[in-house]
Amino acid sequence: MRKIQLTLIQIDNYGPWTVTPEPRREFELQVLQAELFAELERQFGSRGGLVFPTRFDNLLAVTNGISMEEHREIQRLINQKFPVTVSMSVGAAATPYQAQVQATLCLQRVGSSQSAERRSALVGSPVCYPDQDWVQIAHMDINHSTLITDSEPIYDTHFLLQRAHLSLIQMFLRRNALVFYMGGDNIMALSNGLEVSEIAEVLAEVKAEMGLELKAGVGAAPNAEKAARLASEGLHEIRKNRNKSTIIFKSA
Ligand SMILES: Nc1nc2c(ncn2[C@@H]2O[C@H](COP(=O)(O)OP(=O)(O)OP(=O)(O)O)[C@@H](O)[C@H]2O)c(=O)[nH]1
Ligand SMILES: [Mg+2]
Repeated sequence: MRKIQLTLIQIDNYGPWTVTPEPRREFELQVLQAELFAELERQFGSRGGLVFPTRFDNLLAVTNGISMEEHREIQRLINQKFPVTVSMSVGAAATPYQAQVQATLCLQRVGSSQSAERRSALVGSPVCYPDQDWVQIAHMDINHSTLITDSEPIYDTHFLLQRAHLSLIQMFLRRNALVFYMGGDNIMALSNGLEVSEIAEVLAEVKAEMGLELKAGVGAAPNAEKAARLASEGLHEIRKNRNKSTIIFKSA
């Protein structure tokens, strides 16, 4: 079976740490979270993965092709560099929703997110033979968002983008796919198992509900980096041939 591999990265005992010995300044927590995300993205990204910041104290990464040993290496590096430690849990399944369920259950079994005893856990199971690594990413983008950015107050644009994000989260979740906001007017869906026609249905629903037109490059490959690259190429082609299609699918 073709499976996506997701890693849950969770800061160990972060809640208590933020108030010990006294509440830390919020700007320092924000710097820590941003730097932790940046380092994780650098480490997993350079190995063909892709990290989504999610809630910053819990991050989700697509890690097909990255072994448990490599996870351990990244974990050691993070734990040396930062004043907090992280635990990691790997899950693999046919759908992204199910993969993060596996990863979450494995981590929850070895201790609480607010346990002083659970530190630097590394648990879960990566994709293994005879299963195959497979990642499908839909990179979606709003058409002509610059018109809104250049005419509306920034907070109104932000609200519109977040409403689109939330609508997409809900619609894709019904199809076991996971949606992440990438910045600007860009949203990615981990969409293993979804047909192009199902993604087209979602885009049509957003258009009907919010009046927003989206396009999507969909890439499928053995790891996140290759899938994301194919998805970006698809988006680029849609832009070049305006009005021909709203979705282009490319498979490795
Ligand atoms: N994360 C991310 N952000 C991007 C990317 N491309 C563009 N952006 C951001 O998204 C904003 C909107 O860019 P575009 O989508 O090119 O602008 P647009 O007016 O919507 O144009 P069309 O999508 O071509 O209709 C840009 O200002 C960037 O901030 C990308 O590949 N990834
Ligand atoms: Mg756009």
